[in-house]
Amino acid sequence: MNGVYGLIQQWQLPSSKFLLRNSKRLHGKYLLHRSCVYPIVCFCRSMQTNTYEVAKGSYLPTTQTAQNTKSKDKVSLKNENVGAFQKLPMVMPSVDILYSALRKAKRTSPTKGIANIAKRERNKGAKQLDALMKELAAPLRDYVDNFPRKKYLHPYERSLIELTLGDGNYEEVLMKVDTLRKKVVSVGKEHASLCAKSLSKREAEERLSGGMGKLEEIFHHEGKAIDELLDIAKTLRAMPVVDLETPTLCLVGAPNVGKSSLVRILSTGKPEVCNYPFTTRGILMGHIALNYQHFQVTDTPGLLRRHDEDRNNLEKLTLAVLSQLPTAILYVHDLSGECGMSPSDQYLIYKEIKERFNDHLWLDVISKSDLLQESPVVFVSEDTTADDDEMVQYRKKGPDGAIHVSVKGEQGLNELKQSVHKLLIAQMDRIRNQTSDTSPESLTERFSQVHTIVNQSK
Ligand SMILES: Nc1nc2c(ncn2[C@@H]2O[C@H](COP(=O)(O)OP(=O)(O)OP(=O)(O)O)[C@@H](O)[C@H]2O)c(=O)[nH]1
Ligand SMILES: [Mg+2]
Repeated sequence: MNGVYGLIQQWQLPSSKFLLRNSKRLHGKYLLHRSCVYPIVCFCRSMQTNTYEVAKGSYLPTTQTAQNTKSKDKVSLKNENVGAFQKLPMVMPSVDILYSALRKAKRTSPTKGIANIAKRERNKGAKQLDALMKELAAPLRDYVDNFPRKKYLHPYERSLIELTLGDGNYEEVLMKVDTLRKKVVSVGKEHASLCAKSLSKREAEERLSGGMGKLEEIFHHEGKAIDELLDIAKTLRAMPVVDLETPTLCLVGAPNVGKSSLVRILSTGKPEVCNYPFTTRGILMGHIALNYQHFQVTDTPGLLRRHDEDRNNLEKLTLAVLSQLPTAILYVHDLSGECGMSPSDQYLIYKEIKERFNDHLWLDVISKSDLLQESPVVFVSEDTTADDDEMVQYRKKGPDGAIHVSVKGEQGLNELKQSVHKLLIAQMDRIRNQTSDTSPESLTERFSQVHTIVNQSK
């Protein structure tokens, strides 16, 4: 098998969307039998490394992509699927909405055939104010209607919203946009009706300009909610695209143990690698194509040894991926201690995560094995006298069956790639079996999920 890696072909796929489209086409056609799968591997070069601000942790989106603006079928998004962020409406900056609305309103002419000057002027004023109100309110209504309610989202996307935007921020901004819309409607109507009651041409002109000024002032003052929504949409669209039906490998471990370095080896994506904890500050997706089948790889922020309530949002993102996405896990251990965390602490985190996610397909890897041959970092603070047998064993060799690799020394990498491929094919079988499960239990469960969703939406 090793020699076959010499055949590794790489090509640049334009985007993860392309991959997902293709992967959907392949869905249900995983025809290759395991025995005839050769590791002719094409790792997607364009790993999605868009970054985004993690609330209180934090950073801002760096890219924006044009997206489909129509998203009416909210029901189909509920709970079952991911991908809602790619269907968000395009939000216009508040000044653009205002100036476009003003331009259109000022072009509104009075009703034809009104001979009386005062009557004509008040008709024109009322119509222009009404037009301005409608032009301002229409896009806001579109945003409020088409940004999905959080409760209809897949739990993974819900977590992304909470952890990257801050708890409650998404709903608050949407509420501010809706409040602005209501205010524009009520003030617009009030001034249009006032203008319609003007007794003279001059009065109608004054009321028209007063009403327009008032609407402009409100929009200038409260329009920043729209700009906040625009930033939210950009941030959410920059989130990694995940396909639940494509087998996914998730790299997990303590900070600085070498997860991203391995992602760079396993895919042609280029996540940042640095010698400090929490270099990876978000969920990054990479792609692997193996014998024309596509797999996903996610790089995650490192986990520290602490209780869940003390975890930062970066760690919570990692846990959200593990608990809400059907991933296989590649757990990375650094027994050299060069990462800054003692093997004992890594063992304790590992044990906890392994127990918690024991239903996931799993592979252990010991990184930086070049350093183990030299001089592992000694943690003087470590009390090894109290170690149980399992801990002693872990400190020496890591978990049973772990693959020893070194990115620097290029050791064990072929073995790792082969094991990863086997793992992903096993994951693919799992997904296939789950989707084709039509047992009465499975159908009842699915029916009850739909029932809950329908009830929630009432
Ligand atoms: N000596 C040696 N150093 C390595 C090896 N693999 C990674 N490193 C170094 O370990 C440091 C951390 O690597 P990363 O890949 O950024 O680790 P990470 O787990 O993604 O870190 P976070 O994103 O901060 O959690 C970097 O300085 C790497 O160069 C290896 O095989 N040998
Ligand atoms: Mg990293």
